[in-house]
Amino acid sequence: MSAVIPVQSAPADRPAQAKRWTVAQIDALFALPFNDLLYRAQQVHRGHFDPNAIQRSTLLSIKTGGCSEDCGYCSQAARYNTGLERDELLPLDEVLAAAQAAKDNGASRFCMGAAWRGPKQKDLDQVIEMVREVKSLGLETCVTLGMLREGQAEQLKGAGLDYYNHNIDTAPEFYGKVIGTHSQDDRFDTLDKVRGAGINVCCGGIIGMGESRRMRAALIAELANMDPPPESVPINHLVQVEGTPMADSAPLDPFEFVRTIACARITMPSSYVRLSAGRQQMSDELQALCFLAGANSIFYGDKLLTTGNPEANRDRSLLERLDMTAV
Ligand code: SAM
Ligand code: DTB
Ligand code: SF4
Repeated sequence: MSAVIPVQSAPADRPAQAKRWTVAQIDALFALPFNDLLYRAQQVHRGHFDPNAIQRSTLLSIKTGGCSEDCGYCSQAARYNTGLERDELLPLDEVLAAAQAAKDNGASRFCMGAAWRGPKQKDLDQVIEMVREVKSLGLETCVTLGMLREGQAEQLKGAGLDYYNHNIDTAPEFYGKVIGTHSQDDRFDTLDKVRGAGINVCCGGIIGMGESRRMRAALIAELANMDPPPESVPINHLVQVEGTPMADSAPLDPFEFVRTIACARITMPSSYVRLSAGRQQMSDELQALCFLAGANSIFYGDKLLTTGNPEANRDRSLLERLDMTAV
């Protein structure tokens, strides 16, 4: 006999666009028996996506290290001794060579990341050129450049940018414990600018920084209650980087990570949920569970920004073993 799952969906009295999820509702999803939660996530997933299809984005760090911000997890913050070598903004030809290689490997989107609090105009001019040229290779484009000033999102849109990545990272009540040099409201402000310019939003967070389950639910609620929710939702597992304040965070039960993916899937049915940082530290079986929970996108390529990612060959073989196809 199938179990009755006593968890409320988003309130039915609101139009689909304005569904609101409370933290308590998402907390109740987290608290479901694991199999019930995954079953529910699979049902939602199958209602909105091909359950065997996966989107692949390749990352490139176009400007590495030396960042003024103090994000407690980040290898690129200048103030932490992480042993990372700094690099200036890469020249256009290097970026294009990496983008072409990503395309040849099968990625559909190319995401360029810069370790800035936000871009200066002279830097943005160069990034705009990169966006134009990468797009002309036939790839979707994404950039993550930090906080944007008035007018900058419109300039990126003018260059044909498809996605802007800007994560809210964790629950509002935990944000100040992780980052002190800017606020989560600053992040929401940039997200509004991106949305206002008509660019697709890529926004997610990091799990495993010592937050509570309630805080994970609060992060998912913030994302799901954006109107509309982000088109792309990267769920990163903290990569513990030596020298950062988060290097010694207590390990998270991997099933709790899978639950977080399932909650993202259920509350953001039409969004691509990306199994993001931390895959190199995961077994194939754990990744398969994340796909079962509704993750339908990955970062693809041997490197994230500064840390490792499974080799493309290993990913191709994993997808093949799971009968999953790329979109
Ligand atoms: N500086 C820009 C910014 O902060 O938006 C762009 C680059 S920043 C590295 C992009 C995102 O990578 C962060 O918001 C965070 O979610 C993720 N990230 C950074 N370091 C990470 C780590 N050690 N583990 C997991 N995710 C990480
Ligand atoms: C996102 O949510 N994760 C990516 C991308 N957006 C820019 C970055 C992950 C970074 C992991 C640590 C590193 O490689 O430096
Ligand atoms: Fe800088 Fe972004 Fe790293 Fe924060 S996450 S220190 S803003 S590069």
